[in-house]
Amino acid sequence: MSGALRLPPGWRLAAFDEIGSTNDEAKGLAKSGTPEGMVVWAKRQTAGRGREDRRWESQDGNLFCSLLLRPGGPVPELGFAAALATAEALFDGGVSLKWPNDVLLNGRKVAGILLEAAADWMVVGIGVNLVSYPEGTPFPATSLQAETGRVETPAAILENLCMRLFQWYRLWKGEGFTPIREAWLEYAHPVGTELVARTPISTTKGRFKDLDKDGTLILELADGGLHRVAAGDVYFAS
Ligand code: BT5
Repeated sequence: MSGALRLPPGWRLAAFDEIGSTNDEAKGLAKSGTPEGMVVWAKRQTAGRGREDRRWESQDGNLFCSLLLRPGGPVPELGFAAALATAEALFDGGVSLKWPNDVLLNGRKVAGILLEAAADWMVVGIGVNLVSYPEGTPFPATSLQAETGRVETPAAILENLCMRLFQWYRLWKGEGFTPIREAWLEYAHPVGTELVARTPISTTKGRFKDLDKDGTLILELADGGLHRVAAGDVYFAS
């Protein structure tokens, strides 16, 4: 890949034409002591991963990147910052966020985020469907081009995304999760939206009530009780 990318101060780029998974590359760099701010970007992934080792379809022309941070431990809150930064980088009025870290365009998934972390590193992997998307996924997918007709290069979106994420990360260091949580709520499904939360052991239907101070999803059940979801998949009830 050619052409210099404008990155935030101190951030550096490792660019590949093809790679297994940008997250795996970033994890390797993390373990070998690379300082934070390393951005791994690939044109193509042959083994792109979602959460729970699911597959992430990684067609040419879409964006695949992973950012190495060292926030001092695993910080799931930064996944919300990454989703927000991705939403902002797309500059489109149809963008919204779905718990925990999905970015939707007109209600369909346009980007996903994979967080991996250990005691002294965190890798934030982001995949954005710019020009194509897979058919037949359990949660409907889409691309920026399919929804808006806009054709953006991965480089342009990556630049915007890094700028926005840098700013959220700096804010998080100063003020914690509060401003990220508030901004996330502005983009998220409105309070009262009927959601179905699935974990490996349960399926729970309820109305979106709030995002807790630690990023936990709070649902209000039909009987008025509250149900907290720390990890899982969320669908819109139909
Ligand atoms: C995610 O997982 O949404 C996280 C995806 C993270 C991908 C990036 S790409 C750069 C970096 N390197 C990696 O190896 N990964 C990260 P999850 O919520 O588990 O969603 C995965 C599910 O979404 C799959 O099981 C499919 O049903 C569906 N899916 C697969 N590919 C998709 C795509 N391109 N667009 C939308 N949905 C997709």
